[in-house]
Amino acid sequence: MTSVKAVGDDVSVAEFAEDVRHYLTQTPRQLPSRYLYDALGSALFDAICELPWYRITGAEIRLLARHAPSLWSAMSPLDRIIELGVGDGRKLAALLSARPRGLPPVQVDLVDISAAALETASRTLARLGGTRVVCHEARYEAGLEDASGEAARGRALVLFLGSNIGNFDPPSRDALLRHIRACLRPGDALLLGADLVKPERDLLLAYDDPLGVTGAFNLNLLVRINRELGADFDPACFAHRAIWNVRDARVEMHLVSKRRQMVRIPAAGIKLELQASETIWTESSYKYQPADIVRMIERAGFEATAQWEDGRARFVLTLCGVRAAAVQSASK
Ligand code: AVJ
Repeated sequence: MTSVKAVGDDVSVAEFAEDVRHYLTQTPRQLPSRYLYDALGSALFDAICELPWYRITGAEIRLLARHAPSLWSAMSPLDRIIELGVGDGRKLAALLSARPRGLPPVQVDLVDISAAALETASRTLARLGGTRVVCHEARYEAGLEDASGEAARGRALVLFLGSNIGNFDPPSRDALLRHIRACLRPGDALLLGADLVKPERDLLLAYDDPLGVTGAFNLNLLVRINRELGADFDPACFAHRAIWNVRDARVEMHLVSKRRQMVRIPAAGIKLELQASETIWTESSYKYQPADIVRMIERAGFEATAQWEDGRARFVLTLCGVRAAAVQSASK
């Protein structure tokens, strides 16, 4: 059984137009990466997950399958799984199919800004049967509040997988982790999937693949702006570029203007003059050291109860328990 709730109007055209106006007129020009996931963008992202050079998804599914028994026993009795950014739903399906028999059903809450992703994921999960699925078409914060706010929800596990956290710069990342913590109670947990720093060559192949799928994923953002905001971007006049920013430990995706050009975006009320080789920064994917991950979750009020690493792909899953609130000092 699946129900879909749109939370707020986070994905409205008006907000998209306002974000496009705001971010494209900044220096450097940029666009929020969450807008990459329209129907085609979500399908292209699913294709990226199949690429031999993009190893996050495969590594994470292997880790989930291998450690599912420990996870289920650590979380037992679990009533609720809330996943932030579900993609095609395969990771959750891997976890649910490894659930020990004889346990009462869990409710699953899917939070995603992409209606297309929610549809694919709920279809994947429906095939498993026995799970009540609720979809929240929303950004992480609003969707999580909606999912965790319900009364008598029992013990909850939040899944934040695929290194989705890597799209946030350190201040927003810390704020998001603290927000997740604030929505949870002692006994609940967060399972965080994060990609580790690895050789530059591997990172660039993962984000600039020889088949051009990641390039299409990136360029599709311009096609979306054309369709939804009436713009006249010519995607052929832009090139996909991925760079490893070693100082900030992040892979950046950019769209590089191949020549000097003018672009009109009527619904955003702007006209841009782009110089040759000027770029639009569309995504950051931060990479971590295992110790960074422990530090950042502890700062947010979690404690690492287990950490499982895939040494080949250099990817790590961290099970983050919710610490009971500090005992108030009796004196004073
Ligand atoms: C889904 C955001 C985790 O940053 O690795 C894949 C998106 N971008 N290839 C990532 C993405 C380019 C992906 N996340």
